[in-house]
Amino acid sequence: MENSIEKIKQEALKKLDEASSDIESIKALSVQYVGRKGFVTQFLRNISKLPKEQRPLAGKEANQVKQFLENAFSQAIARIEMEKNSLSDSIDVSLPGRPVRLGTLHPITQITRQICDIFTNLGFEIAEGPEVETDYYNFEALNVPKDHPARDMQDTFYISENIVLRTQTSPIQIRVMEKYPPPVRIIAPGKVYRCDSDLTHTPMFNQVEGLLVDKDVSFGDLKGILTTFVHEIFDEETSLRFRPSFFPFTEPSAEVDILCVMCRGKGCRVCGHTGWLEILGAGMVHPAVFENVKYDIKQYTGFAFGMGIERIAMLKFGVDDIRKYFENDLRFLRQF
Ligand code: 2U9
Repeated sequence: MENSIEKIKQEALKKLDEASSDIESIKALSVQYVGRKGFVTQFLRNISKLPKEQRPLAGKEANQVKQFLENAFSQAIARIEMEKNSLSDSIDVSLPGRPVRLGTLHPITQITRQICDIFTNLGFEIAEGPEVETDYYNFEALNVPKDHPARDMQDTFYISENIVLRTQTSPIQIRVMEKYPPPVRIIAPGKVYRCDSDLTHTPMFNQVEGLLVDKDVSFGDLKGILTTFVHEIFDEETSLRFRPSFFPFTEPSAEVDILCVMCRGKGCRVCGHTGWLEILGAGMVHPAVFENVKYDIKQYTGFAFGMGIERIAMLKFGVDDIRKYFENDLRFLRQF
């Protein structure tokens, strides 16, 4: 009797060994040996047929074997499941890592910051304002009359009769002058909106405008500041040319050209074979604008200028289609 329970145990262990990693076979063995009708259970039931004195020892040993086999089967199953899980979840530490690409600032942000840095080094402060503006701040205060073509529905995005998406950052300067007395020396960067779209125009683009108001400010001061700016953003060899122009908010007004950065004046496709590139508008602030913000025109004069940031960025980076800056194609953006 003693031998036979030991035999059952050894037989079960041998079969468990043979089942190797097959969970289903191990479960079947468990039923076969320690299940309700299994060999060990049968053995326990038959103990009552043994002579009385043998029953306690046989029962004890059979129960120990039952416990032992139950543990052996469940541990074998747990081990196989653990191995399976750790194989599928495991990290192969020998694989080379995937490179983490660092992001960069958008080229327009880079140029905006460069422009702002140049002017802050010249003593200008940065001012910001709303992109949704009233007709008053965007046009009226800037001496842009009601019948001016810039107000045309074709150029300006109207939210309602008196509310527009700003077409220039000049309303920022009006708001600053309304709030602070002269002297004023500010730079106004930001998004502006015009209903226009082609190779060189997008419905939203970025501008930087500047305003300096003080006693005895002259057109010569304007030329000096803009010359320094152009030499810094391009290089010292980039000469400037001021051409007379007209803007309602400046008088006199000028358009500023720089020597073509591509051909250096020889004439090429980029400069339309003129040797010059127009990059800035500027002038002395119109007295009507000062009167609107209640600045004393007898005491103060000032200059203002404006430029499109995308245009500067196109010339600096040699990009010929403005829309590339807004497509967010990483193959383009990663070059900056
Ligand atoms: C105030 C008074 C005057 C800002 C100016 C220009 C000339 C100009 C254009 C350049 C290219 C706009 O982006 S662009 O299309 N800007 O030509 N801007 S003077 O004059 C001001 C601004 C504010 C209170």
